Amino acid sequence: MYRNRREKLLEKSGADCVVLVNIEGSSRPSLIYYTGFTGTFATLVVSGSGEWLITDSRYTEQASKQTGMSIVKYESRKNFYEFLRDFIKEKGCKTIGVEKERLSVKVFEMIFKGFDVVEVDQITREQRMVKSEEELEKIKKAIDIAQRAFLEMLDFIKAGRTEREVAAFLEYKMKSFGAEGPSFDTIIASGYRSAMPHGVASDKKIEEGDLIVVDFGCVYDGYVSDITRMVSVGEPTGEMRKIHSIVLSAQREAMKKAKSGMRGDEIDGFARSCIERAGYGDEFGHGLGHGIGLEIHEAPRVSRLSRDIIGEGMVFTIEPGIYLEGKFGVRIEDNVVMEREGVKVLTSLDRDIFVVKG
Ligand SMILES: [Mn+2]
Repeated sequence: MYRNRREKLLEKSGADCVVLVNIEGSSRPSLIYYTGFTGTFATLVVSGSGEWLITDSRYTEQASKQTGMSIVKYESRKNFYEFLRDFIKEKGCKTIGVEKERLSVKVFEMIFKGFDVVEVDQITREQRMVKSEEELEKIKKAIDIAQRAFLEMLDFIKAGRTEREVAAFLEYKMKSFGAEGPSFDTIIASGYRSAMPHGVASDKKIEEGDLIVVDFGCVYDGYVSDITRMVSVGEPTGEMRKIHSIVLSAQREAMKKAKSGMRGDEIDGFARSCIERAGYGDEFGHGLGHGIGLEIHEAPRVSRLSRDIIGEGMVFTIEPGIYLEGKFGVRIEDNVVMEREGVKVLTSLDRDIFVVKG
């Protein structure tokens, strides 16, 4: 499987070799995708004449076990940049494929200056976008764990607790159910803070009457989930209910109309036009969704600007929202996979507002 992925990458790049550099995690998602190696320091060199995974003594054993590839051990007698430059030259590489958006200017100049470089970012993005059965299973597991943790968290939400305490409880539950960790900083945005789309949990205390955006997810065997639900402490107001039902119908519209072969901006438009018709177009400032997989935001994009064609096997979020500054905000986010007949929703949590007692 990994070898196949690497062969395809090299072939599509049109270069003599492809070099993916993971220094302190920079190209880590691609290293996992093309080799199975999960550590933070490794470089993959794929050429027509051979394949090597370069790492140091911290990881040689792990790398060999995880990948079965031939491992080259870098010893720090020589500067790593020089070592890698010499290695690539020695292997006869002239044109080199790299993931440009993963490299710092410094690393790029130190290693690749003088070589004929081609960009492979679009190739890796497109390869990773379509999920295999195995990848899909991992995402489902990440969803399952997050959903169970969310349900256990509901009882923990009380007026007087801080957002951060609630986030910590949710993350603790996800880990105890088998997650490697949260897939991003958990968002617990209560009351007026719920109008901030990315209001990461703060030391604000939750109050009676607060509507809370809970945006959460976890990592399971490298793959992520990303879900948003609304919780109300005490009965929500009529206005909260009204906004929630607009967001919900926008989400349903997108789920119903999205079909394989459509562009990201078309699918975004289904939900957006719903919200616009209700008079809240300006209050929905972000895109409708994004791909998930080894990363929390990856291809395809589902936004006003996206020209990505959404095809079978792609897994992404559908997350419309309306944010009323100074008052409250509502977002509902689910994870779906595109199939031949349309999208299949992978998340199963109820989408109504969860009402808890203060
Ligand atoms: Mn999301």
